[in-house]
Amino acid sequence: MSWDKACVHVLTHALHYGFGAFEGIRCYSLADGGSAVFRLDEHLRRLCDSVKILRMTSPASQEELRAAVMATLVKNKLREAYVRPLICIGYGAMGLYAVDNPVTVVVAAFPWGAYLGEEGLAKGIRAKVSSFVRNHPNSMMARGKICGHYVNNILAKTEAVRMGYQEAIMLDTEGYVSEASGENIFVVRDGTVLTPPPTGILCGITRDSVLRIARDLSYEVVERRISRDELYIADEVFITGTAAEVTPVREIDDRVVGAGKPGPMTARIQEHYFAAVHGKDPRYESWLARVPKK
Ligand code: PPE
Repeated sequence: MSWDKACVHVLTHALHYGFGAFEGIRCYSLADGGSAVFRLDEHLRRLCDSVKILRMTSPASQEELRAAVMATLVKNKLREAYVRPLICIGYGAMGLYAVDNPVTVVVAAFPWGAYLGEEGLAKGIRAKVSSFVRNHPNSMMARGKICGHYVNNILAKTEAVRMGYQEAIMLDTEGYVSEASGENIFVVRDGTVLTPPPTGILCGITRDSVLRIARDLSYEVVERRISRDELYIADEVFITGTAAEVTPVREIDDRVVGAGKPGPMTARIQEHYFAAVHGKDPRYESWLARVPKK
């Protein structure tokens, strides 16, 4: 469907209540002239998980979604793109109990550069611990990438940006570090890579890739709770996400992180991540879903 015709009715249910799930996926160019979607099956599996958590029924199977992603990339002749599938409650009845409404499936693809800017990627960003607490996992299902959840994240993000920072770091309801508004977070201290455990956060696929890369680099990696003050005394901090990729954090709450520039471990992990997404490291070949040429 053409860009201008991809419209919904103003009374589309999800527009009002946020009941739906989405994904953010990137497609990267490869050295051989082709391109590949990075960890497509893991993203689509998470989308199906999110749909199941919401107890929705998707009219499209994971296989059909996969074919739709590939077709969208081929049709739009995009070698590099951000792919946004969305499955949500469509137009029909209003009100909370709208179980008979149709479920709408969308796959869109468009170019999207460095999420936090090229400079952020190269030199690091400034972040702020948010005054907004991350949704409790029993009120919003953290494992799902669910549309309505993002009200919480947008409040945090806009507060941080209005105060002159580029990103918000959210604490959980117990006061421990959870994640950034659209990224997972990692801390390096004395050569150990730390990240919050996969409970109560969105389990990022980039997080998973980075954990593997860090272990392959023989770094010690620990998944455990992190307190706010550990951010202040960290040697290095970086955040990960499909959109933000591996972005260093150079300042948190006006305290300089390490030397105020990307630390050596962050830089190596970032370098290996970019090698992986562009198909330059055979160890991570299974993460690439090649886009058919046509
Ligand atoms: N936490 C949150 C809250 C989150 O939104 C993302 C992705 C992640 C962690 C990292 O997940 P993954 O992409 O699987 O590594 N955020 C997406 C949306 C950003 C947006 O502005 O929209 C993304 O990175 O695509």
